[in-house]
Amino acid sequence: MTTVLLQAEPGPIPIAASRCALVIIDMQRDFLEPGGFGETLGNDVSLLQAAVGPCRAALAAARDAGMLVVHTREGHRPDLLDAPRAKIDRGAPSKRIGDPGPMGRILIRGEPGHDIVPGLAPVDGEPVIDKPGKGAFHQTDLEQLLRNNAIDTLIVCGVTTEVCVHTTIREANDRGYRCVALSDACASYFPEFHRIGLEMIKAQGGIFGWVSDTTSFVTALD
Ligand code: C5J
Repeated sequence: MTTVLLQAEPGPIPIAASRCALVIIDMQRDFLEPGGFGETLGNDVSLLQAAVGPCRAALAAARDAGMLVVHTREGHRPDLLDAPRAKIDRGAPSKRIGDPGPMGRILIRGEPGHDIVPGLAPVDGEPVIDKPGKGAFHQTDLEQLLRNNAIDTLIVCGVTTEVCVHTTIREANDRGYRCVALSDACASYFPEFHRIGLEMIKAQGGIFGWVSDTTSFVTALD
């Protein structure tokens, strides 16, 4: 097992590709493209585009290193039986989960909007975790999959920093995983939340993880 040092804050972290998974959170059309769930909530979805290039770079490096790559998607069954009423009813969106939109029904599995954006599509052998919640561990087989593959460290990127990325890192940290967020490969509709969200992860000596960036990750694996 080869160990390399990944530059990160609050300090460098030794990682072994064979014990790491790159977890790409919810890089779906529903969050990144006009007409999807993110826009129905009143967000400027163009802000998330900044994460696409860095995610691609991280994905290419992870694939080259033979690292396990896990993609997640947030969405619900077409019959909505897994969608909590409290989630559907919340706020005052222009369309609610399950309503028809230009990319099919909002946040519903199997619809075009639920797909991962072009350029980050999973390849054969890369697991895709369909999750009904914000965290990737809630009601999914992610933990089993990681344990079966002897993974102890998650390199996490995707959207949005303070919602699904954060929730997943918090869930993983409580399960004993070391988590590293790649700052430039995450994005938020709220730049301030992105910045503060990353600060929160690495504060207090890394209260629930580390923060690195794509260049450091690619360099470490090179
Ligand atoms: C949100 C997510 N923001 N993937 N989902 O509702 O962060």
